[in-house]
Formats: sequence, C-alpha cells, structure tokens
Amino acid sequence: MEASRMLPRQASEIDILRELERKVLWLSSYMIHHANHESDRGDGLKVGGHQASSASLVTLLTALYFHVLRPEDRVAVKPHASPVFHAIQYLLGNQELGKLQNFRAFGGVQSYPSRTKDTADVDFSTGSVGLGIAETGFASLVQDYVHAKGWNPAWPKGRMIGIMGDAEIDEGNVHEALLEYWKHGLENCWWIIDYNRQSLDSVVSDRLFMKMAALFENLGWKVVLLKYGKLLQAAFAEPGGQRLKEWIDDCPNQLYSALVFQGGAAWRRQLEEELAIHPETLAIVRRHDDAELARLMTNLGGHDIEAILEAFATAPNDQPVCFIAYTIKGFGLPFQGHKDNHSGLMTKAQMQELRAREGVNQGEEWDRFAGLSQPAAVYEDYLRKVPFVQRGRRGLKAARVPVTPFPKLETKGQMTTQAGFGRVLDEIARAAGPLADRIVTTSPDVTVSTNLGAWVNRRGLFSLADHEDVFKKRGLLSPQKWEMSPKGQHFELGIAEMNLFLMLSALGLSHSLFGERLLPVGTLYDPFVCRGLDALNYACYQDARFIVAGTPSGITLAPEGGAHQSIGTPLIGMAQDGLASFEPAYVDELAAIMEWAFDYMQREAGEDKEKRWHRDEKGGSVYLRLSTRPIDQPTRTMTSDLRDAVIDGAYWMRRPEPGTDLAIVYTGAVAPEAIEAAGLLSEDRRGVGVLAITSADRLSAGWHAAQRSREHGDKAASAHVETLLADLPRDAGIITLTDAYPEALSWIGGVCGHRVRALGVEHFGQSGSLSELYAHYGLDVNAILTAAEGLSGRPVRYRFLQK
Ligand SMILES: Cc1ncc(C[n+]2csc(CCOP(=O)(O)OP(=O)(O)O)c2C)c(N)n1
Ligand SMILES: [Mg+2]
Repeated sequence: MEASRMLPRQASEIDILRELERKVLWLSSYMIHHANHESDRGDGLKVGGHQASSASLVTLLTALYFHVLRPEDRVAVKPHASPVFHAIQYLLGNQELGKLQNFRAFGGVQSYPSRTKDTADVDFSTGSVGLGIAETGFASLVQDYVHAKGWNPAWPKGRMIGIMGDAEIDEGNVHEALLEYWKHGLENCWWIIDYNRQSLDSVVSDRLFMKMAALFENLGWKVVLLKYGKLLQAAFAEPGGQRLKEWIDDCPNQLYSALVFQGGAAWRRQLEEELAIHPETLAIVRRHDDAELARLMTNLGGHDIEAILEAFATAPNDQPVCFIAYTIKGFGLPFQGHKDNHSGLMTKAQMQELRAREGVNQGEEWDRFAGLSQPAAVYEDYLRKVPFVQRGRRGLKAARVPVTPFPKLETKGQMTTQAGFGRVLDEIARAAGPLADRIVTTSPDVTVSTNLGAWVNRRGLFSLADHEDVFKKRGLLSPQKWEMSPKGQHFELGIAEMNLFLMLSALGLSHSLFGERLLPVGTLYDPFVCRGLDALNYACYQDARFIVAGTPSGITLAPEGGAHQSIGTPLIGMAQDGLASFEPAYVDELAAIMEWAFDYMQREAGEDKEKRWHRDEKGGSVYLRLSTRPIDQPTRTMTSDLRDAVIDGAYWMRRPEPGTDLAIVYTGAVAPEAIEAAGLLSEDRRGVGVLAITSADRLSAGWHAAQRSREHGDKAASAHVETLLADLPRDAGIITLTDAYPEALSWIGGVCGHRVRALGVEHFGQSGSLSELYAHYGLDVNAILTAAEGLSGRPVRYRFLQK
C-alpha cells in the first residue's frame, strides 16, 4: 500500500526530514554512548572527539543524504562525523546493526569513514584532516577527464562534495589544492564548511569566515553563507529585528559559544542588558520563553533544514561552491557550545534525558524509527525513494586493461633507470592500444626533468579547453610539444607534492568512483616523497592504484645538491602498506617491473586475506626509486625465471661458490661498485657472491610471509630470499650496499643468521662528484673492501685506484 495513504495526516517532506534529523542525532549519540558505557570492551575504546563534532553536522548530513545527493555524487565526510554518517547509512539500510554497536571496536564501524575498512560504501576516506576534502576537487578533475574522453556516457557527472571542519582550512595542503583547482578550471565541487568556530583545543578566531570567503572567491568559487535559519530570518524581519541581527553579527565567538552552552536564561540576561535602549528588539526577546529564546538564538543556518535545502537548491552548477554553514559544536546536546567539548561525552544521566526527550524507550535504542511521530512505514517509504540509494552499491567496477608484453628495449652501453623509465613509456605511447590509452601521467613541475617528456610529446597535456603550443606555432625550436586539449593524457601540476599524491589517489580510484579504469603514473624527485608523504599514505589507505617514480634519488644525484639527497625513502617504501617498492639497477629489470606493475595495479581480490605472498592476489600501487646515474647495461635475455626473480625482489648476479666466505648484496645504482669490488676480492677470496636486490620490500615481505606460513602449519613454506641465501655458507659474511639508510638491506642478515656489515648513507647534505661522494659516505669500492677485511679479519690484496 502507498505509504501516503497510511498517513494520519499528510506529513510534508520537511516534517519527515526534521524527524529523521532527530533520529540521526539519537542514533549517532547512542552509538558513541554505547561504545563507552554499555559495552564491556574495557577502557581501550573510550570514545573522544566524536560526540560534539558529530552533532554539529547532523542537520547538514540529513539534508544531503536524504534529499540532495544523487547516486553519482561522491562525498568526503569530516572524520569525526563518522557516527552521523554511519547512522544515516543504517537508516538507509546500508549498514548492519552489529557494526554500529561496535563503533571503534575491531571489525565495527571505524572511527573515521574508511573506504577500505568500513563495509558501508564510503566514497573517500578521511582522518588526517585536510586530505579528504582536498581529494574531492581532484576527483572532480578526474571526472572531467573521464567524460572528456567520452567514456561511460551512461554515468552522469556528479558533484564531488567535501564536508570539512573549520579548523581544516589551517592545513596548508588545502590551500595548495585550491590553487591547483583554479589552474584546471574546477567546476563540479561543493565544499561545505562546518563553521562551528571550534577546533579541538579552542574557539576559532572571530571573523575567520571573511578570510575564508575572500580566499574562495578569489579562486573562482561561489561562496554561499548559511548563517541564519528561518526562525532568525523571521525575527530579523520584525520591528527591531535588524538590531537583533546586528547584535548577533557583532557577538564575539567566545561569548556566543558560552551563551549557547548556558542556555535560555543566560541569553535573556545578556540581551536584556545589552539591548536595554532598544525596546522593539527587547520585545522580540520577551515574546519568547527561555526555551524558545535559546532555540531562536541558536537557529543558525547549518541547523535549519529549510535554509540548507534552499541553499543547496539554488547553488550554481557551473562553478565550485563553498558553503560556509554556521553551526554549533555539540548542537542539541548538553555540552553544546562549550569550548572544551571536543572530547565531551554524555553521562548516563544526560543520556537518560536525551532518551526521554526523543521518546525512545528502554530496549528501543537501535530501533530505526522509535520515538518519531509518524508510523514507521512513512519513513521506510521515504527512505526507499531517496535518490541517493537508487542505483544500489556505490563502488563501481571497471574491466581490466590487458597488459600485452612490452616490446624489447635496446639497452646498449650506458643508461640510467630514469631514462629507461621514459623510454618504456615512450614505447608504450608509440605502440598505441588500450594500455597507452588508459595511462594518465602527472608530475609536479618535474615532467621534463623526470623523463616524461617523450610520453607527453606523443600524448599531449590534458585540458578541458584546447590551447595551442605558441612556440610550436611560431616555429620556435623546442624538444617539448606542449599542446593542451581534452585528448591529452598528462596532468601538469604545480610544485606541491601533496597535490601529486592527491591527484594520483583520485586518478587511482577512477574505476571505483566513475566506473572507468585509469592507469596513473606520477613522477617526482625522490626526496620530495616526504613532502607528500601523508597524501601518499592516504592514497594507499584508500587503495588507490598508481605507479609513482621517485627520481633522481639518493646521494647518487651528486652535484644536483645535497638538499635533494633522499636517504629514508627505501624504508618508507618498505613500510608503506599497499605500495610495492622497487629499486632496480638496470633498465631491463625496470621494464620487467613496469610490465608487471601495470597488471598488478589492476588486481582485485575480494578479501583481505594472504593466500600467497606479497599481496599478489590483491594488487596495489607501485613505487619505483630511480636514478640519473648512467651505468653499463648487461647484455642478457630476460628469461621468465629472471623476470620472476626480479619481481620477487632479488637474483644472484654472481652466484657464490660453495666455499666462499663473502657475498655482496646491493640494490640500485651502486651495482657497479658491488661488481667491481667482487672482482677485486676474487683475487684472494673464493667465489664471492653478488646478490642483486630489485625490491627489498617484496623480498622482506616474502620472508615474513613464509615465517607466518610455517608458524601456521605449512612446514614446507620457503621464501625467495631463503632459497637464495641457502647458496651461501652460514659462516660467510654479507656486505650490504645501498644508496640509502643501511637498514634498508641489513635485515638480510636475520634471514639465515649471516654476519652483516651494512654500508649505506647515514649523513647527507654534501654536493660533489659521484666518486667524491661515494668515497666520503663510504659507498665506494674501497669501502666494500675495507668492510670485507673487517668481516673476515684478513687483509685484501688489491685496493681500488680511482680511474
Ligand atoms: C592532520 C591532522 N592533524 C591533527 C588531527 C587531530 N584532530 C582531529 S579533529 C581536530 C580539530 C578539528 O577541528 P574542526 O576541523 O574545526 O572540526 P570540528 O570537530 O570542530 O567539527 C584535530 C586537531 C587530525 N585528525 N589530522
Ligand atoms: Mg570546528
């Protein structure tokens, strides 16, 4: 039967939304209360920081999810509004009760909305403030890209929506993103600022909104101030109302917050005192009892569903929109407005009061509609028809792009891995086909200097509008053809590395957000991985898929400058979940890794279970640490065994002889030193082995996984590194060599118990020639020889003379 026919009276949509708003406040509050007081999970799960912060967004999120959002819209919800988001999903039938009841517990609803760990469809994870919000604009640019290519026409363009706390604007990456959006002509993006004028520690300084409004307008956004609700708007229209408006406008945040907390009587005292000479205004005040007065004075735009719907409905479509929504932190709860309320929790007694106010009986706490004024069927019917849920689950799927074997690269003489990287992409572009069409490159102002130039020359820069290359048109010689058009496949970014990783993150979620697979490849100077690190971590946490090349790297960039030397990045690569890291020495290794990477980044296994090692079923992103050092390339065939070994992380470049007492283990651009030293050592030591490590990350991950497998009963499990080291006598020593912090490789001694001398870079910052720096930091051949003497106690016969 039609729900409307069952109604005792016709409830308007606004009535229904207001009731649902109450329910969302109740459920989100009870969820937090339950985690603290009603579960026996011990102290470890005490919930702070959610209650007040959630309450300020109840009205806005109610309006959005139950009325405004369309299936194609994508939303980043402020981290501490997780309970509100999940309560709404629960009402929509997208979230299980058990998960709600386990808020913040293992397997339950996550503290902050998470794409990967929450079961309800989260569009963008949030948590580290500033990142989720900034991701929305990049996602909008990616959506433009997908549409410009004419892909997925059945999926309309949606609005990319970010809901942020007002303190998030302090994060520098938000400003970096705003500048970048402006350059790219951002359109479909809404940011809703929860302007509760409170952060974690304190009350945000007065009139911040003016700075925000100016900032956004300056960068091409439409700013919509959601300051007053309908009650206040009506009061302002009364005789004396303007004075009341002026009073509120002039009221310092601190005082306003204190009065919100104190309630009706305090409002009355303050207003009676300050408006004593304005009888008409006082008359308005006096027409309200204490409760009504408190309601009137706290009727801000962000808590008035009608005002909110009006603002959303009239927002322009052809430019990004920033809604500054005035709200009260903790609205509707006992600690509303109190400056210390960020981690405020309700007492049991306060919860009882809320229960009574909301008409929720004992035992009905999780009931979706208990205490509301209409029969449940009214809400059921309304929620079933909510536009947001009309297309089912939100995470989309896209077919995998086949990765055909790459054409073989000619690698004669000397070459750098960075140049090899550029060559591989150039070859893919030249060969054309689906793989080439789905690759999107991006770089923060280092496109040419990281060897993406050839790719860009072939594939062009992406821009929604056509821009010709003026230099080319005028016949001026330049190796770079920088034509910009909707056909282009390279996003040129400004220098900010945070933006690079946010862009890679958005590109790398295209299959899930827009149903179209992209294969993003980004480049940056390796040391600046650290500048964008939180965004890289964020991208991996969201399971975005991309390849990033950090190049040049280490002290090997030599005269380029001490400040640009990266030391810790291999450890970052190893420690970063969701990122398989490689540091090949040779171009044929790199080509094999890239071929594998384009497939690996598209893999998806439904579950987060380790069946084999290295997350091979599940796939992930890939980090390549490359170099600008030209080194002699081996002439060899990339057999499938060698290829597999390169992907698994290592192979014997020179197999140790049975009686040897030494192996040199190296990774990356220091290969020549390892090989040269092994040659010299062979004069007086039998069959020194040389182990080439292409991925310390995957090699060590395989080792950990094998140990876990054995512990769980698979006695035959063996790791690639264990198999390799079985060739080395147990009492032999190992010298590890890396242009990075030595611990990136020294762990290898733990595998079979070999003694290790780990050479690497512990200090940095000196410019110089390559040989000067390798000698200074102890990466040169002589350093290896000295280490060999130290390990064996025997002197070496020959030393290395500088050529
Ligand atoms: C990068 C980062 N720094 C610090 C925090 C800790 N933190 C969480 S919320 C918050 C303040 C939030 O204030 P606001 O954005 O105004 O949100 P509100 O709770 O007022 O809505 C802070 C400092 C964080 N989550 N991320
Ligand atoms: Mg705030």
